[in-house]
Amino acid sequence: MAGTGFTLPKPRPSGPPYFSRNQVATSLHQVAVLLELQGANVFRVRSYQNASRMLGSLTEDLGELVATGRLLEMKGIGKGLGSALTQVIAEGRWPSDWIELHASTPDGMIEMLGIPGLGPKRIKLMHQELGVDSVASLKEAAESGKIAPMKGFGAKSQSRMLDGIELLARFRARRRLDVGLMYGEAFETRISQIEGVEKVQLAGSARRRKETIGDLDLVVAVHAEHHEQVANAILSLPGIADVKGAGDSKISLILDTSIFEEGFTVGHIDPNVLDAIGGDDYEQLESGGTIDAQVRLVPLEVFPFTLAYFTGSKEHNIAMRQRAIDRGLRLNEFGLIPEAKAGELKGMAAAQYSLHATDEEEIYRHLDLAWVTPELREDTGEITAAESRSLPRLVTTADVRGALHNHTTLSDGEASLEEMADTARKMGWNWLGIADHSPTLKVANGASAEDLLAQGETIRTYNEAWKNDQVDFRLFHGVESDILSGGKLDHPDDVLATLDYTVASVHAISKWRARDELENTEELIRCIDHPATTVLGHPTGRILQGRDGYEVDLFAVLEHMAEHNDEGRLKAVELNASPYRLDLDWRLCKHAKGLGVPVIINPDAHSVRGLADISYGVMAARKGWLEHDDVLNGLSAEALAARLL
Ligand code: DGT
Ligand code: CA
Ligand code: CA
Ligand code: ZN
Repeated sequence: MAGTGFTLPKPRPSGPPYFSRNQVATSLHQVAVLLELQGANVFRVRSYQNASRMLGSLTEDLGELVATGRLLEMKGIGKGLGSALTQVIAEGRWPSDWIELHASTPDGMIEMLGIPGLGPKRIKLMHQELGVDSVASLKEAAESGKIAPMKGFGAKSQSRMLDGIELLARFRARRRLDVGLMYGEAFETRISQIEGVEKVQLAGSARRRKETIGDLDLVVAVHAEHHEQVANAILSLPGIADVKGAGDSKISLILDTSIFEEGFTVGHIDPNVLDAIGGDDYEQLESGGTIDAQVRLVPLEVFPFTLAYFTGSKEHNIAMRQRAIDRGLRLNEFGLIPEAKAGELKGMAAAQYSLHATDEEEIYRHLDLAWVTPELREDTGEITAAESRSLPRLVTTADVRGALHNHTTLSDGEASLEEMADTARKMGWNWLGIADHSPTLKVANGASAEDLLAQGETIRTYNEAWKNDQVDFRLFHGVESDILSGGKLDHPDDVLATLDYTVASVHAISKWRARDELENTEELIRCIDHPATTVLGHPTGRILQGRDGYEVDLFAVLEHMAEHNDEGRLKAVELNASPYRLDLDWRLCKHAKGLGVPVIINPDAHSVRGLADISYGVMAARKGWLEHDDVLNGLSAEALAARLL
């Protein structure tokens, strides 16, 4: 079935072996699941599962295994299954009963397998007893209370199913940037290794560094004579769960986690955030997840035009096309074509008259524009800036000398103060801010005032030692204080006064979400007015693909912060760099910049690996037009210390 990854792959053109070990193992596993869905005998199910596991762990060449007859001698592969597999591998034909099994199982039942915590056995039972054969009909049955009375189910499992359905729907819609990039870059690498590929590049929203990705778009340059061979090679790459369509120049497919040579690892996430988006169920979805991809194959001379077109955004393209029209040119994925020459011709036929461009920069130059970096292609002023040569010089990861919001084992971090400092130094940073949770946040092991003061002593000792040793590194001591009722901070003023800074963050999300925008905005403003508040942490509390933030008028909050800054009091807004958050949203960065509110990109690291999330924050900051001087991360330790006084 298309879209679920449940399908018998097409044999590759050159065999035997006609299928990879992975493909055969996956197909065996799927047959086992289908048999279970149809209520087959457990021994039969198990024999397929065992065979799948065994083949999956083999390192030998499949073709040889069949040719030498060793496959038939393997323990656990019976005579029937052995000869079926021989036919598959040596002749490229799937057994007719497997094909029949795929064809006779309702698509909806396979779709239901995607619901976290729901396996084939229970799907089969619900199908038999209630006629449930799709996610939609399962939802209906659960909502009308028909699942709970079934033997072995109960009210709890019924409500868990509803949660799972909700989670699946949310998960299916789009994927986070970090996940999209992981798949996109792995796919790009695999395609680049195919013979005959002249160029390959990830385009679309992933190239524009959008916070979530709908599908991946890749553009491949290939000489006409290698076109077919390259297309076939792409179709037989590992990690392709399904092919949705393979036309002449466009291939649509579904990728799964077997594309990753090193396996798939879920991002660095702190347990509270993970719980907020579905906990273990979410991790399970993520590690078994898929993503759609579209690949375009074009000749090398067309490549820059196709790349620019499929990088988008649609809005940017429309503005570019209009600019071309104003110059008597037609801009599309095939070229930049003078109307006078192309006349009635369309597509590639018209493209033979295209102006020449070896790269994107030349396309922009033909339209009297400076090249626009992909992050900015959202039609929010970049074309005007490109015309007047006033595009921003965007911040880079190399500009980052430190960050202020990071955790240690004093609260819910995994690494000690020493390990965090050590890693920051190895990353080439000159300073690191430590801001552990405050006491009210019990779930995150918020530190007491006493422990916080002791941490301050330790930090001072280290700073002195580094200074004496002339090491260009220092720690700043802060706290991540919960914002309590009335916008109050979570420590007495005399404790806060010992710190270099305070990151004030909302954590009682459900309470804040239950209130209206006006109340939340006022409460945040009250907290910002507290003399100790330096940084507003993850300003909306959103978790991408997880939960919306609370209602708040961030324009008003930023304007209020601007007033403080105008009067010389530092009030910075965090761009939380965790790919689960990216909060401040990039759309608001430009606004903060315009108001003169400094942005601080913070990894909110809960482990040494978490520090690396800074790169996603930099991507979002770039997308939000921020330059070196707009972020506190670019300051030297001395300059920052002066700002924090
Ligand atoms: P996504 O996949 O929803 O995260 O976002 P994109 O931007 O990757 O969108 P997608 O995959 O639908 O299309 C890739 C690019 O192709 C898009 O950014 C711009 C271009 N494109 C697609 N459809 C149109 C269209 O109707 N008009 C124009 N001008 N460009 C389009
Ligand atoms: Ca896309
Ligand atoms: Ca697309
Ligand atoms: Zn934090």
